[in-house]
Amino acid sequence: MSFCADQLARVAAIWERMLNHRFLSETRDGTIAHQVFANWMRQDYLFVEAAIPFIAVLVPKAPRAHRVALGKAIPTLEKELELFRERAEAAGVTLENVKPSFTNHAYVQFLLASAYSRSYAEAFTVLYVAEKAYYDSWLVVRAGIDKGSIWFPFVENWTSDAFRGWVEFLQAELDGLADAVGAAERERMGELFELTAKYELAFWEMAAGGGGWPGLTGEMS
Ligand code: MP5
Repeated sequence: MSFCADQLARVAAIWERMLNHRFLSETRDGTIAHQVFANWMRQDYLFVEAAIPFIAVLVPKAPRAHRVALGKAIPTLEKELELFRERAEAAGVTLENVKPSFTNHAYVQFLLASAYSRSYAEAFTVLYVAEKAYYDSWLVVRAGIDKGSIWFPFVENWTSDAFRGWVEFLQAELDGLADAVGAAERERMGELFELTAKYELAFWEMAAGGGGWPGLTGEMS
């Protein structure tokens, strides 16, 4: 079995919880509260901003054959930020002065720490799982959302043919990287695979639940 298929089977229970998350089903069914979706938008805007340096740190570690694809991901993410700003304007959501939620802060630190301190194959694992999680999650939403929904452009963004192609590229390359490393590194890749899946589930939970900091309420968060 390939590394990705093997790991996806291993984390299947987490993945299933992620895909069954109420944030996704309520967005699909059009019952999500405006401020709940807005909360996700504000937090994910910060996440995508942080994903740009994450990718940039991977570039000098990358094999020659990955440089162009990773390099191209940076303007793609800048365009994604434009989509957030455009939708925020259309929906009356402010993206200014947003502080990261506890979960978002932790996830972003995890992303950057992986890029800076882990091997390329390990950090690439985190990239693949984050992208695959979004592809699969937004496919759930796509299966029922009204195409006239103000949130539909986000669905299109992460379920497009281009995004599917990117995820397939990452999957094939990750399988190749996993074949080339030793058992100890492959083990570490598996740990990061599972942690990233857990962060992805936690991100929907945070978005649906408001996402304060432990012990703090309202303004202090
Ligand atoms: C992605 C995202 C997808 N935007 N947010 C989270 C929490 N996980 C994954 O990444 P990208 O960089 O927007 O394609």
